[in-house]
Amino acid sequence: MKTFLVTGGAGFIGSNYVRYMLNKHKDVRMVNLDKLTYAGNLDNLKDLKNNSRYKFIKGDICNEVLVNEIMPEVDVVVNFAAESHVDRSIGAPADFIKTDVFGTFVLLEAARRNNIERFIQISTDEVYGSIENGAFTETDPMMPSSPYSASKAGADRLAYSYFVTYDLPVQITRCSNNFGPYHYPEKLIPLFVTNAIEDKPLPIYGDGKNVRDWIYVEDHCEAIDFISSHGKLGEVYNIGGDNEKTNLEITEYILKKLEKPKSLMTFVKDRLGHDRRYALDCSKLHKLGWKPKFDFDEALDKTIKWYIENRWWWEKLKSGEYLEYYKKQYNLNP
Ligand code: NAD
Ligand code: TDX
Repeated sequence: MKTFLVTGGAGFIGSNYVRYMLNKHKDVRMVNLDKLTYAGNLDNLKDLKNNSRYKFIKGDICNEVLVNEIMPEVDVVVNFAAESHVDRSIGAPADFIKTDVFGTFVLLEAARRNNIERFIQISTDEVYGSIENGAFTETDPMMPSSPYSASKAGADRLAYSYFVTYDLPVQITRCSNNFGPYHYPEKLIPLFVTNAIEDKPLPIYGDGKNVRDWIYVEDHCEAIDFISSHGKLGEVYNIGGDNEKTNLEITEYILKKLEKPKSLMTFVKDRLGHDRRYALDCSKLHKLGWKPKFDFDEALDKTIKWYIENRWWWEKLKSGEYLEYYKKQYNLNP
């Protein structure tokens, strides 16, 4: 039985990854260390509460004492824990530097003292910055342009430095924009789907022509699993969905699917430093033997259906009563 320490496992991608791994491999134990910030939600893992191979620990990756206590039982670290929303990093960057950079440092230090088998740093395509034409390969320079992406770039290179300097078995993944179930409704797709369901305006930043590459979250989880068993140590792997869309295309698709009027589209002030386009060259991962499986339209339809059927999950996240509910439900102090 291998023990995985999944940090940030109560967030969007982390919770999908924990579920994916427990279903796929019968010989893994998943220990989820999560601080339960506004983005961490035990509802995301409700179905796993009684799974004997799953354990939840409420805690901060910046807490050296706690991390050092947990690490001796760990074989593989998968570091998802991060402040992840670009808009919040523009308004209040401090937590991004603390968690994304210092927290990663704490995990790396504990990992190197405990001879772990693998350390997977979940980085992002945003570390490269914006690209007008073509696509970034793993060796292209990083030009992050928000406090979020700059923090992630710091963590990404710090993890690499532990491979070069201390031989820590590190791998780094840089994925494009994920979508799917349990995605916090502050990000484009879940915000627009849930607003449209409620007949609320969809706030499009600037001219709406910014481009993102989209990947279904389950494909991302599978790619991480594939890289951890087939990828080389010390390497970076881009993970993309090969689905470039403008924000306007995404918005129009959602409105059409939900049979809502285009009049819900509302153009608002642009995000500061808004990256125009992200694009990844994923030939390195393709050559290694992995490609995404999900068709974009089918996966987006499936995602929209999930939000229609799971109002219990997102309605409270969008209401002011959420914190009260949360404290009662889990007897915790978030
Ligand atoms: P999320 O915001 O939904 O989840 C982050 C989780 O980390 C939450 O559960 C939160 O409680 C936890 N957390 C935050 N600070 C913590 C701390 N100090 N200690 C312990 N736990 C803490 O984010 P997400 O969208 O699931 O992203 C997960 C990871 O994947 C991040 O590292 C992000 O940079 C990366 N990533 C995300 C995307 C995307 O499209 N969402 C794409 C590429 C990479
Ligand atoms: O209300 C909105 N209106 C809007 O036009 C929101 C929330 C977003 N947008 C635009 C901004 C971006 O061009 O939509 C695009 C996507 O925005 P986000 O969902 O905030 O994602 P992005 O900024 O691209 O970052 C995401 O992908 C990479 C994740 O949040 C990061 O964690 C990940 O690293």
